[in-house]
Amino acid sequence: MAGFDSFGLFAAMQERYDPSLIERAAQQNWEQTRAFKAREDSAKPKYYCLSMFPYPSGKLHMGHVRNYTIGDVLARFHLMQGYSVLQPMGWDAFGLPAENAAMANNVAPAKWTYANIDHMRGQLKALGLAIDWEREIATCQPGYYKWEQWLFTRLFEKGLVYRKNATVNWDPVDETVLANEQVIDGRGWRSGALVEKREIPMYFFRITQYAEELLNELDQLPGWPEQVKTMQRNWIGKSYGVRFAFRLAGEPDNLLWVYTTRADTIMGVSFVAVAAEHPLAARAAANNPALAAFVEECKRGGVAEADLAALEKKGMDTGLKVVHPLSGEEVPVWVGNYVLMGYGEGAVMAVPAHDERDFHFAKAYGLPIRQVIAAAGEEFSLDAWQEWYGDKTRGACVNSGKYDGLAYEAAVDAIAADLKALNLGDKQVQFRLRDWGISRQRYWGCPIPIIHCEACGDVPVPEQDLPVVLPEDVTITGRGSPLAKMPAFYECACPKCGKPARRETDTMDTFVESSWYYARYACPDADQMLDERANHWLPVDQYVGGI
Ligand code: ANZ
Ligand code: ZN
Repeated sequence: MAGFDSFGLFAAMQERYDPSLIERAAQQNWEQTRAFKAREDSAKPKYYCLSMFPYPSGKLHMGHVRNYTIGDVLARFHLMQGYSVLQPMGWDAFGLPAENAAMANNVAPAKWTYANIDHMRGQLKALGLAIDWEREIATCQPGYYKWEQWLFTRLFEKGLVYRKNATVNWDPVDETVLANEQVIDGRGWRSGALVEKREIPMYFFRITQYAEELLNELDQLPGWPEQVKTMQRNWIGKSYGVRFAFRLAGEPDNLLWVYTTRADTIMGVSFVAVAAEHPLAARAAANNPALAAFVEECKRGGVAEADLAALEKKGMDTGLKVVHPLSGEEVPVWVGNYVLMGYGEGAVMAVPAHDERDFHFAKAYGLPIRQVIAAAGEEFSLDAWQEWYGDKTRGACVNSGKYDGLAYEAAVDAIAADLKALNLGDKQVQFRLRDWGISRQRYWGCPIPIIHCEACGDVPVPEQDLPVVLPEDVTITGRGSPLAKMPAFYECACPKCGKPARRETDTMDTFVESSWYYARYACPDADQMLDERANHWLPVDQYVGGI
């Protein structure tokens, strides 16, 4: 902190504290002496203080000031304690607001973003934070996102990135995909049009491959609050259940698979409910216009799970029947708007007596409700749902033939074994965690480095051709992505066979950039994704987030 004392003296000599004079002088001195330059000095203990990097929205707000002040106090404290300190700053610079601003103000997203960065950098500097500005990064710069594209191609080659169809919110007027938060009461936030669900090809990070490891490692995390670990565990959502099949009535080779965590209630099944997107729903709807209309209605509206959970439970009989694998009884197949296509098998065995959603559904549509679990001292009544009906830790099977008297675990074991003997199912572990869909049909983002060739399929862009640079001089109309209208961008040669091919025009979710910036700060000028300096600075010693 060279020069600090003379500034103290200088300040003491003034009658009044004049921040523009005193602080500017101090800040200039810090800049000239590179007082906050982070040095990889192995003789000192290191301290890496990472504050959540800001989105360059225009101006700093008090949330920024609060957050960065907390980080700054910690950084300066450790500097004074003799640590070698890294306190970097950068910009989470890609994202939708730049496109919206572009439409509103008729300015290209890049220009808007860089102007905001300049303004906000000036504000941050005026705050006098102990930041090493030589490590500044902006995620919209090719020097940053080149390495993100490089990592994407490596993951793609390893099979950890793959392409599959996924359902998105589609605005038919703006001809664009909407994020969940852009769907308001089932309508596009800008156009007001009724939003549809659409299936489009997207790229996914295979994060579910690490579900078990993520879950196990949570126990090893030192010093994390128990509530946070619980939240993480629930997000990963390991579930132990049974996957089994019903045969279609009259078509014994046609199987309808379901996933249940309550196989012990299997003798209480009174119908099966499938998602609107389930193939059986489509099959039944083909010659049933009322059902087809209902399926369409379910497909409208957002795809967010929270929205689906809040929906009024609605359904319709498909007219199809399936045979219960253990009782031989025929049960109807319904389409239910509360069944998610993306979880388990997209179909559930409905047990209205012991599942709350099924209970309300069965009451609404006059379907049978059969009690198959009894708990000591509790009365079962159809009048209202009671908590204990769904509590697997209480009671034992009743009205369930040979399984009567068995408690949860023993009943699940016996029933899973019987299903397995029939070759119709087995125990299964499911995770709630989904693979991460990272494709965005947006312009202002990191281009996905894939080339589509008719002969070779999806070909990753070779390393020597990276980065795939995002053109910055564009007009945003709000209709579709400008990249898909720029032949100069998408027309290319296949890196494998040389034939004419088409470059991917989707970009990556901005959370991909914010997943690794903390590491890039260690070596922002490296001519590779990361170098040895990452080993010096990582892990982050203190993260300050929550702007
Ligand atoms: C029958 C049953 C009876 C169920 C009962 C619960 C209580 P977790 O714990 O989250 O894994 N389910 C399965 N697939 C579904 C889907 N695609 N959409 C909506 N619901 C689905 O939840 C598993 C339970 O959620 C399963 O167990 C199934 O309902 C439902 F008394 O099966 B259960
Ligand atoms: Zn090719």
